[in-house]
Amino acid sequence: MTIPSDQLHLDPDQLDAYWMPFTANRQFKAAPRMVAKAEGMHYWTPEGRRILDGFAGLWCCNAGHNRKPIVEAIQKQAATMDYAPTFQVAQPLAFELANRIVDIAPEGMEHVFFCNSGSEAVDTALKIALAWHRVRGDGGRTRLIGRERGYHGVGFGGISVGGIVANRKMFGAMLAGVDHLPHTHSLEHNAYTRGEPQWGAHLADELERLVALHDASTIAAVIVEPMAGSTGVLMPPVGYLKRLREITKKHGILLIFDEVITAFGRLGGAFSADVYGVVPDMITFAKGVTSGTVPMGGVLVSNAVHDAFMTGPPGAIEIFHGYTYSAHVLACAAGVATLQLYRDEDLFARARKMAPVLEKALHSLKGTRHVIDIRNGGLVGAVELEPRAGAPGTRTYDTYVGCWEKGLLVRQAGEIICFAPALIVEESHIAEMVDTLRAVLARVD
Ligand code: PXG
Repeated sequence: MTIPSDQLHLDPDQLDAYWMPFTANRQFKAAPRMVAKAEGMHYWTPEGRRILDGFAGLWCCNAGHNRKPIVEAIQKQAATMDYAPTFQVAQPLAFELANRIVDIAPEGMEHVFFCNSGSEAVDTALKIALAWHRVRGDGGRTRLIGRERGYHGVGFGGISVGGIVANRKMFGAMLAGVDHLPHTHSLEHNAYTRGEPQWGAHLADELERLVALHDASTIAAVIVEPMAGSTGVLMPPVGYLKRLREITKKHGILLIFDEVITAFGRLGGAFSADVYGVVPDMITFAKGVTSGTVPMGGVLVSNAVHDAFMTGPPGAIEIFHGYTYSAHVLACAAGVATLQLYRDEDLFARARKMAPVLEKALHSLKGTRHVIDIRNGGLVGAVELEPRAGAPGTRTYDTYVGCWEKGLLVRQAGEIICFAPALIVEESHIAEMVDTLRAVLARVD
């Protein structure tokens, strides 16, 4: 069935062909929520209703929507060169973007491997970790350690180290030799924490237990999100990441930070090393690198990891890995323009400036009916609701839909409503987000 490109309204029978990801397709198609235009902090529905974007799309449009310098860079690049291969041929923008990322990266992390999404970035990082041990003659290190409630995308590597039951249980045995750290969420100890919770650093010591169980000589890498985003904004307990770094270093295990959400300003710095002062061996990124405009992901790699691959004969391919669209030229153009815009508008500093405004506004919801926890950090916030007895997720879903109907896009993660506005957010937008949620909660059963 063809849909004319100028026809924004779709009939119900035109909704069937597209199988939507991570969506209740039949529920959605019975009452679709569509957007057709975006600018700055807002979306517009096809009918012209304005929606405040409280979630930067899906944690990605950090510079705000349809920013002119990014749009123009993409348009110009599309008209100049649509595609260039990156196996044994290259285009200058890939190098320029890699250099710009390295310029804002933690010291000693000076190499970037590009791919097209966070999921690919995670698989790439896990493969580099396994290969790194092998090229150094330590190929017995094949075990990967993730964390409960971790989200590392949907590739087989990512769901194996990930810790979300629903994302794992349908898909067989996954990668062998994976274990998990405990998650750090605790309503009992940390409810209503502003920023990093005081309780929980000791949970990093569970890594010592896994090392004792499996032996360090079998473990290749540990991967964690510095702040767990998808399972509802779990800020790292004070000292937790530092402890993970100490233990991994002590045992020769690589530490990977999955910064698909946290990089590029979300927590107020380019990477969480700027925020928490802990430098891993690899950082995965995606989303904010192009402010969501063109798919792109990548892995920022430490010199020590990279250099170990550069020791064989110069004519030998160092790693048999990459994608047709690694460093796609449109994504590189978008990435260069995005990083320039972050710098020109000092948007990471702006995130730091607006973070306390978001914190204060969100925590004003304490005591509102159904609310059992509020947590935040940088330009991220979460409000956890008491589940309806016997009907998990439904109260939060109704809240999510209620916000949409009142012109606000948020994100539902189980019983948690998440906020992650673009870094250009104004105080008035934050007030509108919180007032809207408050009004909806007053009405939802
Ligand atoms: N790692 C992390 C930490 C992520 O948050 C991925 C990897 C995978 O990225 P891709 O580009 O393959 O989707 C993510 C993605 C949500 C939500 O609602 C989160 C993501 C994606 C979609 C929705 O929290 N994170």
